[in-house]
Amino acid sequence: MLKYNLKDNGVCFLPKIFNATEIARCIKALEFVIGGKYRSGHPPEARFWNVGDDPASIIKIDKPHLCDKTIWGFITKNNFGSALAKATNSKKIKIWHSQLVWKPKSRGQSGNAGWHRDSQYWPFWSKKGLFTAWIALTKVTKKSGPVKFVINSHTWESLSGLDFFNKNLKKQNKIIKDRCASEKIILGTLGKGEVSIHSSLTYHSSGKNVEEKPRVGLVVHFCNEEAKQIKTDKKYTSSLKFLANDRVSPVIYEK
Ligand SMILES: O=C(O)CCC(=O)C(=O)O
Repeated sequence: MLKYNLKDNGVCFLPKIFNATEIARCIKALEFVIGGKYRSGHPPEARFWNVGDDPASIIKIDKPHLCDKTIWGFITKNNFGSALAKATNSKKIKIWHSQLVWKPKSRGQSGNAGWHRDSQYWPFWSKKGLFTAWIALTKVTKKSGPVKFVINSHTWESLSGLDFFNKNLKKQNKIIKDRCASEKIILGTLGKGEVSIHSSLTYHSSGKNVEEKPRVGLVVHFCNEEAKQIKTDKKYTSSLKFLANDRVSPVIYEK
């Protein structure tokens, strides 16, 4: 896995950064958030799953780090910031968004996340300087629905018909496979506490979890000093309005 590098391949894998104690604390805090208990007094930015919803569905919650100091402390850990800076060759690392993607054992297509590149949802950001770190809070095996990446796809033009929220992977797999050889698709299998990083332009997806235990990823979207905001439609202004607020958008590395 260490053979991939972010600049050339659009994805890379870091050795273990978080230890078992830190992970156990973070999972406990995330369980409070899932249950609707916000120990900081602040709700998440958005929830795509609520208590009482289908237990086989993906639990996606946006900006869980607002809800609990333990989660905020976890993603702002010093050696995480310096590892991201090293891998992206950056002078400054700022987190601007986070997501919990908790994938229980799947039923049918319930665990599918469609192919997409993150930048397709972020017209308010430049293409340069935007990355995503995917932190494995559980061991991620090929059976637990790991993230799949298309290596080198950060250099592609955009493809249409692909969307994170579209669970029909069969149709979307065809679009991807018409564009590249199957050996270009790699699995983000990770040990607990390990991290992958992908460019905002790298195509990725994930399929069903057939293991009994949930597959848990804490997804950290970050930018470096090369990122530029782009003037867009008013409907997007809420996405970046907290950029100067350290509680929402902490700088976790600065040279
Ligand atoms: O966790 C997943 O399965 C998908 C995550 C994702 O789309 C991302 O990290 O950008």
